[in-house]
Amino acid sequence: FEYRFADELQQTPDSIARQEQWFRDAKFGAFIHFGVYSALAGEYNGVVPGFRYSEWIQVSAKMSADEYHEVAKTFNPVDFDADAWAKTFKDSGIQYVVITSKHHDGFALFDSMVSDYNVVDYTPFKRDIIKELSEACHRQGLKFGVYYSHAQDWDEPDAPYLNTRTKRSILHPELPEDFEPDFDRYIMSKSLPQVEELMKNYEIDLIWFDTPVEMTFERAKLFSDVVRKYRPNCLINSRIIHRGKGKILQENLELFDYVSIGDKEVPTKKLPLYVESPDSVSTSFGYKAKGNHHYHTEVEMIHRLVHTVCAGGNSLLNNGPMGNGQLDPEAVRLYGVIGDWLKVNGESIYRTRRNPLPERPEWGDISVSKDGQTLYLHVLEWPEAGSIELEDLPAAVSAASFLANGEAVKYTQTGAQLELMLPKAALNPYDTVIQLSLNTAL
Ligand code: H79
Repeated sequence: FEYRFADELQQTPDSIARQEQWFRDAKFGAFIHFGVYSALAGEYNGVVPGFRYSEWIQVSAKMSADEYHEVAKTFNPVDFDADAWAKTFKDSGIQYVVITSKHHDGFALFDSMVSDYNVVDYTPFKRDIIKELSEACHRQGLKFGVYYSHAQDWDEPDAPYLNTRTKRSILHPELPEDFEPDFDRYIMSKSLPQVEELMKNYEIDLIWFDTPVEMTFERAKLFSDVVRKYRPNCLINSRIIHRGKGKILQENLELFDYVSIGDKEVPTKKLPLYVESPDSVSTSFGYKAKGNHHYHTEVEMIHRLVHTVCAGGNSLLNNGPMGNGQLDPEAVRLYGVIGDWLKVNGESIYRTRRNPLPERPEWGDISVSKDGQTLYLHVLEWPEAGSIELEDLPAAVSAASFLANGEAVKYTQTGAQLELMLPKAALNPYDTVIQLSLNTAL
């Protein structure tokens, strides 16, 4: 699946201004999928369903809402420590955090007056996870956002489903056969008032809507209006509204600020609108201890981040904390590897803009400083031949050096053609960055 854009699309000046406050410079965020499913870790009653995503276990294990409630009643992440989470993210070079305040299962991680199916009222834990994490993130200087599934809700018979594998008759066997779902009744009684609660009661910098089944313009506008009313600077992602035929439409751009590309999609070409890729350290979003599941390697993680930034976007890299409230150790390790690389090479990521050249080179990718004066060459595949080339460089190079140690790189430039002579071995196993100072801004 690849996102399609009409070339002539133009984001509104308001959206661009909101993004430029911090979002377009941030590049690297942490996505967190945490909820009742985290405790199941991909397994229910000894059965490990085949779905990749552990947060889908209620559907994949064919649990009724009542059965899932019994698990929710035992949700007790006693080791949850918001400050420890925020510090781990901060130390890994992350700039913002987005956590599931309510996933498709309908269970809220905040103290809601709208529905008592939430962590404070329904579980022995009784603590407001959204409040604690928002405060801890802001103390660390991180921006804070919430994921909210505003259309799907497996706890609510009126909410629509993404696909035919989700069956109302399994989730709600008590319903009469002629039950007629009323999506607007669900929106007005739960999802819209819960979004209003989040906006009123918490310091929220970004809201991440997902799977906008049956989300028409009129319905989506209710959500964007309530966000704008309480928090005019809060960013909104594109999944607030159903795209329609897979394309983003100009008339929908007033409802959201930036484009969420496909789940775990890494862009292969540069993109005309500012985007964010919802990536994950593994094949799942929620924590998974069993079943078909694997983590990315260190090199994959860094290459995915680099390609996303060079295409013109942010990477929102997910981790799934465990049911006890601790972060997943393998996720923490991978974040740490990225963070260590960023400590040396962050200048080639943060505050940069997408590759200004017409092509992506076969040896890696390219980002550029905001002022267009410095190109960052990300050498992802170290050349056997001892040199790399740029074919279409419409500016004269005045200096070339390795970002990691400042050492000069030898080069020859003939018109738009640049050749750089490289040592036998890469300076970095994932991405060696060369910075080029240009005489004209690109
Ligand atoms: O929150 C994460 C996913 O749970 C959510 N978006 C990201 C950020 C998402 N919701 N729906 N989808 C993604 C599309 C879903 C697909 C699948 Fe399936 C769920 C694939 C396997 C399980 C649908 C249901 C297709 C097969 C069964």
